[in-house]
Amino acid sequence: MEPPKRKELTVEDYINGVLAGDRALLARAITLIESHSERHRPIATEVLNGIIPQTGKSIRIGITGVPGAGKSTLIEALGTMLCDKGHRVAVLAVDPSSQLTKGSILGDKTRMEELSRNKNAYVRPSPSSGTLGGVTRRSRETLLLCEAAGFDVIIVETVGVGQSEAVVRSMVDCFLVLMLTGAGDELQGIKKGVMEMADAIFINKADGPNRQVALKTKAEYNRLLHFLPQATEGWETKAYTVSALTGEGISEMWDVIYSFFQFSKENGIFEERREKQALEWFYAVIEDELKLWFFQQDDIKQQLPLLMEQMRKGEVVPTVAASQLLTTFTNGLEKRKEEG
Ligand SMILES: Nc1nc2c(ncn2[C@@H]2O[C@H](COP(=O)(O)OP(=O)(O)OP(=O)(O)O)[C@@H](O)[C@H]2O)c(=O)[nH]1
Ligand SMILES: [Mg+2]
Repeated sequence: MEPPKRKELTVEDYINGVLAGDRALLARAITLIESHSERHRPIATEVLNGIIPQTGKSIRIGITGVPGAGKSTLIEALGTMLCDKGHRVAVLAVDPSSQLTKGSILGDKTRMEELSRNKNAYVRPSPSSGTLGGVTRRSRETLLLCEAAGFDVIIVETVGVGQSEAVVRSMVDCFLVLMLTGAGDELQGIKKGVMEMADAIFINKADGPNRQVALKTKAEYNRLLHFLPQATEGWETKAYTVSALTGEGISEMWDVIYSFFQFSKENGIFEERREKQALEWFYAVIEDELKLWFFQQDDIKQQLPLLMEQMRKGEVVPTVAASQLLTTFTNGLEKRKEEG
């Protein structure tokens, strides 16, 4: 929450603050781009235009896994290790359900406490409301702001239960799936599609009595992975064990991520993927905005309820209903053009 009556910042204040790596100003810039207020959007756009030349220079990592898999604990351990090595680490969350769950991920203050206090780290919870599209837009922009602020490793956490994994996949360079032991073939609620997106799989909580089982689970996943198509062409996705609690395997985890980064840089996959992701982002925004604009038109709003009713009753074919509405829309455009 922002305290009231804070001095309004100018576009230059935001840009200079972010570029200087000032975490307080970065936080305010993110609040600005997350704002739903129409008044803030033009300023946010100018800030984004101002920082864009300083973006793109980080390693972007996505981490998914079922609730309780240990994502936050692992990110804290990995992030702390990286800060000790001299990196600057930003952690974001993408949680489209957070409106309902009041931000389950990163919502709990006890999580990533150590990392949050580290002066080389910045931990930002998921934007708290909106559709998946809205949360995605804000998270992508937040990622750019963090890069402009000099964070060279960006980790995006998302809970592996919905569609948000695909969205996170579309904003990172390297995508990791966190698993638990005793998975067998049932994949613990993680869909096969998510496994197919993984550049590496980490079996977490490989500690204490669980360690041996974890090693067995790792072997099972490695067998299974042979049958899946490669998530990144030419890169063999493998399973590893790790313990976020004891720290065992964290350093090796970074080695895997870094080799992936080098591999994808060397053969052009890195750049290619980023270009593709920029276009995807662009098209997604156009689609969202067009859809919004379409359904805001008075004549559409007028016609829609009757058509919905007819479709519900099976009286009209949805394609026919859609083309009726589209005709109404284009006629409306023509009319407005004539009226000047
Ligand atoms: N034994 C053991 N426990 C762990 C390990 N990693 C996490 N935990 C515990 O597992 C629980 C869940 O950890 P979180 O890091 O909150 O899991 P998460 O995946 O972020 O959960 P959500 O954000 O709710 O989806 C906590 O009680 C952790 O202490 C580990 O490596 N070993
Ligand atoms: Mg978490």
